[in-house]
Amino acid sequence: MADVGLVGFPNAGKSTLLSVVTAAKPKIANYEFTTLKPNLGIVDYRDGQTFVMADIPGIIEGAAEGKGLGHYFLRHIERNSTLLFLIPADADDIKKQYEILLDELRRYNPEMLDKDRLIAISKSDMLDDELKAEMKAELDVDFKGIPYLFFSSVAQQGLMELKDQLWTMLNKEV
Ligand SMILES: Nc1nc2c(ncn2[C@@H]2O[C@H](COP(=O)(O)OP(=O)(O)OP(=O)(O)O)[C@@H](O)[C@H]2O)c(=O)[nH]1
Ligand SMILES: [Mg+2]
Repeated sequence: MADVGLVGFPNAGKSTLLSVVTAAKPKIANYEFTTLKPNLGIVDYRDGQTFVMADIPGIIEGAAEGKGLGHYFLRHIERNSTLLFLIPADADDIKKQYEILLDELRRYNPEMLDKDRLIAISKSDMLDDELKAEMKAELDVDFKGIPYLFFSSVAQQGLMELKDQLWTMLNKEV
């Protein structure tokens, strides 16, 4: 059973993240629905500690009604305690994408929204400092209270911070 489930539209960079933080070798490509079945990987954290990450096929609007690869794979993250939402830095509307993802999870099973959530803006190597600052100002408003961060698998930026944040969420006292 995985600790962290990756949630995102197709092409968001989920499998790429899995490939850089674990030894898993998922298929990665620049088209939608590259991943057709879930992949699991073990993330090496500090001091030999580990946690499990699950990469599932991309979720699209209507997934709960069976669009795309839909419903079938959401059950693979149903028991994860933490969901990592991946939204690419070049998305037309980051907030909208987040809301669609959340809505699909809710329609699948409202209890999915009880899980801890972290939003990670992927492919942030495509942003310069100025654009990133502008986006942060917007996201602080859009995501009030929900933790978010920027990272890039390709440029290996923000990965330690991402793992730290996930580890803290997985190990928080309840
Ligand atoms: N610039 C940039 N491109 C990236 C990054 N991470 C992934 N990509 C590219 O984005 C495309 C999609 O990556 P995948 O990891 O296959 O995306 P996915 O979310 O697993 O896609 P599905 O399996 O279709 O749901 C590939 O062309 C990757 O090379 C990144 O950090 N920066
Ligand atoms: Mg994939």
